[in-house]
Amino acid sequence: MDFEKLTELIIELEVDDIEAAVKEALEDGKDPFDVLSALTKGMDEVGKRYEEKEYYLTELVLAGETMKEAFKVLQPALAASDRSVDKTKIILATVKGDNHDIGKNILGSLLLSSGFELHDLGMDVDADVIVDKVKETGATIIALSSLLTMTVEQIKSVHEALKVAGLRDSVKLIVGGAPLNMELAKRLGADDFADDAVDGVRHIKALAGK
Ligand code: B12
Repeated sequence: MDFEKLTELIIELEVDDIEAAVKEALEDGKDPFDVLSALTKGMDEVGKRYEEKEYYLTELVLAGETMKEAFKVLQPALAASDRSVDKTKIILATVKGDNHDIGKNILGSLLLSSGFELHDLGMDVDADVIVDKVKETGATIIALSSLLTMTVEQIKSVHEALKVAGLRDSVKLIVGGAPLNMELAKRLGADDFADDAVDGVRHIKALAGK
């Protein structure tokens, strides 16, 4: 299993074949971090095609699924290795009252493929749970998804809860989801906003100082 083939499987969104291909590469003795680079290269190309409107949301969702499959076998291999691509810890969640998680999961798989340490709390997550997770992990970035107009105010609750816990200055808060824009995000206490997951990763890398 060569690296070009792995890159190609991501670009071609081969969700059914990727897990076996990654497994084969690892069994061949390939370094998990080189496997990660090959997959990331594929995701970069998917992102580029999305930006150029050659790929649409369906492809982006499928690419996220494909990466998720790849990570089933790659994640344990990466964790077993003592090298880490990036020590920046990120907490990811969909806000309280909101049960949409497709966009969040795409962002999550892109963040994993960029090598971040990801703590995905799922959807419908209470502000206090997020604060507790920051305390537990020492995460420096929180990424929140909100798809419902009704729940965007929850971003403010997270911002306030972080302030009460004395943690607001030690974390960056980035948000995304259709009802949001940069102006509203800032008004709700967030530090940053991104329109889509590809741009989100770019913003998060900047927030992490790289
Ligand atoms: C699928 C879907 C559902 C599914 C969710 C399944 C799941 N596991 O996620 C189900 C059926 C459960 C559902 C339920 C409801 N839904 Co719904 N749903 C949708 C739908 C069709 C697609 C959302 C989606 O997944 N899009 C694809 C993903 C990839 O896009 P995305 O989430 O926007 O994410 C992208 C960006 O926003 C960004 N992003 C997202 N999060 C983040 C976070 C960060 C940090 C960053 C940087 C970027 C980022 O990156 C992503 C990829 O590029 C939308 C309509 C639409 N076309 O958007 C309605 C929609 C969101 N739903 C809506 C509604 C009203 C509901 C219900 C209230 C319906 C009802 N009456 O019961 C319930 C609410 C349940 C609840 N409590 O959450 C409305 C919301 C209106 C509003 N503005 O408030 C919408 C817009 C439909 C509509 N036009 O009315 N829904």
